[in-house]
Amino acid sequence: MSGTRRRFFQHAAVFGAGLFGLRETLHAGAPESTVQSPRENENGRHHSPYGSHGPHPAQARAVVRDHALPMVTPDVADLAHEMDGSVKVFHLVGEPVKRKIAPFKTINAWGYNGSCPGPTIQVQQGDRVRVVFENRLPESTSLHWHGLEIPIEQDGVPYISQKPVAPGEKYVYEFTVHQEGTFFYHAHSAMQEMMGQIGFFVAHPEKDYKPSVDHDYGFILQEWAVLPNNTVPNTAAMEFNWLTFNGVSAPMTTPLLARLGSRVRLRILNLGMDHHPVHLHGHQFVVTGTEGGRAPESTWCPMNTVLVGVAQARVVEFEAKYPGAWMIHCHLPHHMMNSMMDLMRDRQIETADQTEAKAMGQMESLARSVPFQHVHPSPVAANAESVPGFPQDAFMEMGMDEVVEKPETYGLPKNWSAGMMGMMTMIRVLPDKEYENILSKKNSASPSAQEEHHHES
Ligand SMILES: [Cu+2]
Repeated sequence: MSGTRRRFFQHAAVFGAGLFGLRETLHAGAPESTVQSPRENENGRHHSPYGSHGPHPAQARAVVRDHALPMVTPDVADLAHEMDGSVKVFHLVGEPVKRKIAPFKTINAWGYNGSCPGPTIQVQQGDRVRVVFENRLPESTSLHWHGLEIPIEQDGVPYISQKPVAPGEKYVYEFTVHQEGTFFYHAHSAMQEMMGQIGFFVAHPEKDYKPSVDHDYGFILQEWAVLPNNTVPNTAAMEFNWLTFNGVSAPMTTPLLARLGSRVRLRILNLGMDHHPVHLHGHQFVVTGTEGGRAPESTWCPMNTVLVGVAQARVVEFEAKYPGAWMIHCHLPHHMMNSMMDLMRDRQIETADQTEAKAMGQMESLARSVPFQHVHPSPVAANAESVPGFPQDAFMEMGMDEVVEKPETYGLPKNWSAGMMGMMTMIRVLPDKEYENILSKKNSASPSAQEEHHHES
C-alpha cells in the first residue's frame, strides 16, 4: 500500500471518529424537547376534516399493498416508520449535518436525522401518516409537504398555517395521503432550503402504474456555494460552485444498476436556485409524471433531456435496452464540474498560459496535499498553448477510482472517475450474470468489510 493511500485511510478513520463525536455532541447538547401543545389541537389531529383516523380506515388498509416496489434513493437512506393502529408514524429530526460531498470536500449542511438531503419517506396512497418532528436546529423552522393536498393546518408555513417550531420543540403533523406521486418535504424558509433541508416523500399508487417498472430510483438536485477553505454554504450567494445528486458530487455518486432489458423509473427533484436539464445517454425516455402525480400516457413523448425546474419533480421511464455505463447528468456545463479551487486554496492558478509540464507540476504539488491518489490521464498536445481558447479540461479530469470504490463501481474501466464531475451519475445496464455478480458483492459487503478490504489491498 502506498504512503498516499495509507494517509487517506488514516484520515478517513479520523474523519469517521470526528463525525461520530459531533453527532454525540449535537444530541447531548440539544435542549430538552418540549411538545408544542397549544398547536397540537390545531394541527389536524382533532380538527382534520377527515377525522383522526382518515376517511375510511378499513378501506384505506385494504388497498395497501405489502410489496410496492420501493424507490431507491442512492446515497440516502429511507426513514423507517412504526404503526399506531392504522397510522404510519415517522420521526423526523431537523439538525445540522456534516456531509462529505466529494473526497476532498466536507460541508456543514443542515438536514434531517443526520442526513442531507433528509431520509426518504415512502407511503401508500390512502395511508394516514403522522410525522413527529423535532427541531434541533438553532432557529425556528417548520415542515412543508410540497404538492400534497392536505388541510391548511398541515401546510407547514410559519405564521400562516402554524406557529414556527422553536429550537428544542416538537411538532406533530398528521394527514391522509389521497394522492399518488413524487412529493417532498422541506423547511419553508428560503435560507434553510439552501442549507439542505429537503427530503423525498413518495406516495406509491393504490394500483401499480402500467407498465410496471423493475427499478425505481430517486435524485434530489441541490446547489451549494462554499468558498475554498470553508465548510459552510453561503445561503445568500447567487452563484454556486458545488452541485450534487442526493448530497454528493460525482464521482462520489453511487452508480445505478439495471438489469439489461428491464424498465427503469427515475424520479428527479430540484430544490435550488437553478433549473437543471437532466440528460440520459444512449436511451430515450418518456416523462410519466411530474410533481403533481402520474401523467396520462397520451402526453408521453420520446426525449433524452428533461428540464427539471426549481420545486419541480420529473418522473421518467425507459427500457434499459443497451448494455453499458450510461451517464445521467445535468447538461449545464458549469454543473458538470467540481470546484478545484478547494485544492488550490489561496494559491494562484499556474496552469494558465503554461506548458503541460508546468501545469502538471502544479497539479502534482496540489496532489500531495490531497489525501488520496489521483491521476491526470488526458494527454495534452505540445502546442496546446499556441491554440487560442485551449480550455484545459484535461487538467481538471482527476481519476480517483480507488477512493470512491464500492460494489456498484466494480468492473468499470480504469480512470472512469476522471470523467465524472458535478451533478452526474451513471446507470449501469448489465446482462444477468454481471448484474447478479455486483448485486452479490453489494449484499455481502458491509461497510466495515469494505474498509477491511481496502486495508488489505
Ligand atoms: Cu444543472
